[in-house]
Amino acid sequence: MSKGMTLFGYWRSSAAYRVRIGLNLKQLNYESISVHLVRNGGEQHAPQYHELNTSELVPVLVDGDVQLNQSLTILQYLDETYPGNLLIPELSPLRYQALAMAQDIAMEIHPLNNLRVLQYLERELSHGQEIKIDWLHYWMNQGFSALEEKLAKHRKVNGDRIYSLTNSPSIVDICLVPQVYNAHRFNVDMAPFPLINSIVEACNRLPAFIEAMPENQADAEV
Ligand SMILES: N[C@@H](CCC(=O)N[C@@H](CS)C(=O)NCC(=O)O)C(=O)O
Repeated sequence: MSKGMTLFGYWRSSAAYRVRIGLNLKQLNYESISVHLVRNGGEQHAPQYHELNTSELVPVLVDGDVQLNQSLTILQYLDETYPGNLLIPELSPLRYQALAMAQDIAMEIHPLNNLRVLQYLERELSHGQEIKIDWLHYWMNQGFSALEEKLAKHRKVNGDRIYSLTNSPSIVDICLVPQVYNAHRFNVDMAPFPLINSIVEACNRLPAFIEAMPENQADAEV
């Protein structure tokens, strides 16, 4: 049983969205504290939050004496501390394929569409909305194309799957769903990625994913 965790996040943060899905899949209770990423110049830059994470990014999970940032590490921590419903497959080579694919999303696609990167393009490099959207679409398209191909190759070798690599949701799906949410948010055309779309649809039928959706958070502004 959970000792009562606290998640510092934001409804539209895809990294916090990952952790919410992970906590829900593991059926762990947690309290959400909203860090508004835009209001007052961004509450992630406030001194109190800086104390919690000097990188000034969400999420941060606090579980007793443990205080962690980095969503993928948080998911790994949850698996190793609360072993039910594993988020990272246990056996090699699937375990490492899942970790690599989660990183394809979290390390290669996501950082390029993060708020501070977009703000830098706009504020420091004086690029307008059009270039910002072009940038977002270019990097998401490149990332999703590679992923779609990788998922198809995996199916050719291992047979069909409901979710990305497995028949129960894994860390890959936990990263994929929020990334596709971001894509829709910025009107990326997802038609060229049918496999990704079918996986996301399957995930979004599960209560753990539905409850973690940005629009279902207490701080949602929809
Ligand atoms: N690699 C980090 C990424 C964290 C991250 O980029 N968080 C974003 C929201 S998704 C954020 O806090 N952005 C605030 C900003 O850019 O100022 C993780 O996986 O936790």
